[in-house]
Amino acid sequence: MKRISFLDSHTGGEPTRLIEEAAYLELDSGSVAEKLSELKTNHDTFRSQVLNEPRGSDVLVGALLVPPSDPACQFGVIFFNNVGYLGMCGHGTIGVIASLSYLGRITPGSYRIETPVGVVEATLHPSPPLPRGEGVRALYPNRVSVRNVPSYRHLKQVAVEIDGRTIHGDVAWGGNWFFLVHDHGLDVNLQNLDQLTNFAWRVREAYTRMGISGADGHEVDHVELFSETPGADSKNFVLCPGKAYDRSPCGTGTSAKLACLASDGKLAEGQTWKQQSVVGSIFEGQIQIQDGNIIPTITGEAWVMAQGELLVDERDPFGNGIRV
Ligand code: PYC
Repeated sequence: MKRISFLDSHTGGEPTRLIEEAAYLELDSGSVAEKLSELKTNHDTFRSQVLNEPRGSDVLVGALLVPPSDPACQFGVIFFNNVGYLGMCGHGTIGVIASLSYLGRITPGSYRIETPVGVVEATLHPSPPLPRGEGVRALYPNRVSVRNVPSYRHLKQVAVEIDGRTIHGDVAWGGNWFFLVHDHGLDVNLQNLDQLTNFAWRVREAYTRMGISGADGHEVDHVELFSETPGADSKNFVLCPGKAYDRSPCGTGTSAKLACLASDGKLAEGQTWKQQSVVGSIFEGQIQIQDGNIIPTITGEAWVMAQGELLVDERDPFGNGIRV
């Protein structure tokens, strides 16, 4: 029986399953990008066992802690989902840091994390003081800011034909590749999830057929639909590569959005942008310009929800995970 310890959290409704250790995978040498390649090539069953049904679900994102190769980093992390691997994950990084805080492994401060697409810096903020007379135990700090990798717009206003009409999208990098659409004409709300999912999926199929890609031919595997909202600067619906939608405002998607806003001169350094998700949760984002690069910082909160051991019985016909 294989045993895999896990800690589940959610960030604005989007779950992260943290695996602190999987020593048997022997991902000890090389950069985190090289470790991802080794995991993908030789141990992809691990991803499916941890994340797919019956132990997980399409919406879960996994975070495997690995030793960083960069001596300036305290942690290395590989993010994965129901169909593969992510470059970076904003909600996931907030979830990992809040989880490590819950476990008592870290205290408020800044931590450098090596991801497959570069180093990010996560700051765990101290908990606000408890109201006088309420409780004796300090709650674990769970508010986190993530200074992301440099983000940028690669293509502006690409025209795509859907259902006999033309919509437009920007292709932007925020640690993953996004296609960002405003003129979709749909209601971005929870009552409309099937329509949003089907539409976003068809948008992805359409621009893929057209040969639209990110830099160096990278697949643009996230679609982001925006609308106005009274509660924030913007509301989004983000369709992830495995057709699950992000319950959070998506940290890397918000970074891509901030990069587009900054490129259009619509967001100044230090100005706060409130991005709301389709379920109503909010990330706050800001940018800094460094050496001509746009560096987004995303702030949000994560909450731990479950802790335990996944058991993998060799005899189990669905033990390696299934997608239904
Ligand atoms: O928060 O960056 C994010 C993210 C990517 C996919 C799901 N969440």
